[in-house]
Amino acid sequence: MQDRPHQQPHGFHRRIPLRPDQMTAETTPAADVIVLCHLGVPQLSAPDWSMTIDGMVRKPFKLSFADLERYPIRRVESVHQCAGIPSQPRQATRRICNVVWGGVRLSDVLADAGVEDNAKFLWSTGADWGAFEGIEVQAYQKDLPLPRALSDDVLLAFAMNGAPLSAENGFPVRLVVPGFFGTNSVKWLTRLTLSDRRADSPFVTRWYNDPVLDAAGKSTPATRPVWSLHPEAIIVAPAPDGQLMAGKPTTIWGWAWGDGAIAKVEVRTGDRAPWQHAQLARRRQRAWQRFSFDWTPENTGSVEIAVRAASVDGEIQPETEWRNCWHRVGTTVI
Ligand SMILES: Nc1nc2c(c(=O)[nH]1)N[C@H]1C(S)=C(S)[C@@H](COP(=O)(O)O)O[C@H]1N2
Ligand SMILES: [Mo]
Repeated sequence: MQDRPHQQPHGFHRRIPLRPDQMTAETTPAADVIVLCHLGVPQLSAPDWSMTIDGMVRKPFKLSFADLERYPIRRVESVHQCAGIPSQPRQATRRICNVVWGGVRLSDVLADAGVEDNAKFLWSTGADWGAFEGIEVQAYQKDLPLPRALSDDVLLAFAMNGAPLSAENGFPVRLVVPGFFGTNSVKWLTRLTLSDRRADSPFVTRWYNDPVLDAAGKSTPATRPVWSLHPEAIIVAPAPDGQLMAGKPTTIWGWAWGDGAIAKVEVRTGDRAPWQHAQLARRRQRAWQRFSFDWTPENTGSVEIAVRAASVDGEIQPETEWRNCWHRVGTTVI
């Protein structure tokens, strides 16, 4: 059944994400979760579903949905972010949400296949098929460095926020790679292949490779796969283009995340104001972290509030021109 399943819709499909000021819920309701399907939405059934594990393994096998459910069930709360249009890494699209995934550990299933010592990458293939940017493909396919694939929080997921996945989000089973951009979390899984080389799908070789930048921020010919999330912070409140009252305390707050945990979020209340530390909640699993900063505006007029985050490994957000550039919100103090 995995060859050319019926797709509804057939072709590119996505859901318009929430605006940052709408991202008030810590756990994003399933109906508001981002959706990005390059080729279409395969309509699959759980009883008919199976997935093949092959390549550099000692015991290749096929797994049914019932087989999958026999492994210990794990829940991982994680930020889920789309990198945006692959050719536009300089565009900040803020397609982001935070959900609780349910499923089984990929490493538990791979242990039963017996991964060979010289395997270096895990290729994952989905049931979706068709054309993207005029190129016809048999299936959506991505790859991961094996150490990452084997990390404890990588799931073969069948649930989101306690309910079965929707068709759009990968029913019945998808990969979830917390800390990596959404593009790596392949939906509607049909095959996992262990290999000693990168996969050759255009979603690996052509799309989802960022230019490496030089010291001046210019693109160089070198590229890097779109894998780890960059540190990023978004302002939920205040909403853009609103009004604040001079002399009245307000709380600037939002979410921050990255592949590594966020160590610090700074807030600036105006171009010439100093950067100040926001309060920052500890990270739970791989969830986004809430930051807040209490502020009493003094002067009337328009103000641009900006935030920037730094991760525990010292990576910081660029000011402009990258998908995780500083988030800014304009407001008027009256
Ligand atoms: N099989 C398959 N998996 C896929 C995709 C796809 O088009 N086909 N899109 C990827 C991209 S770019 C993103 S951002 C996430 C989105 O997952 P969601 O639609 O469940 O939010 O799925 C990824 N996995
Ligand atoms: Mo994406």
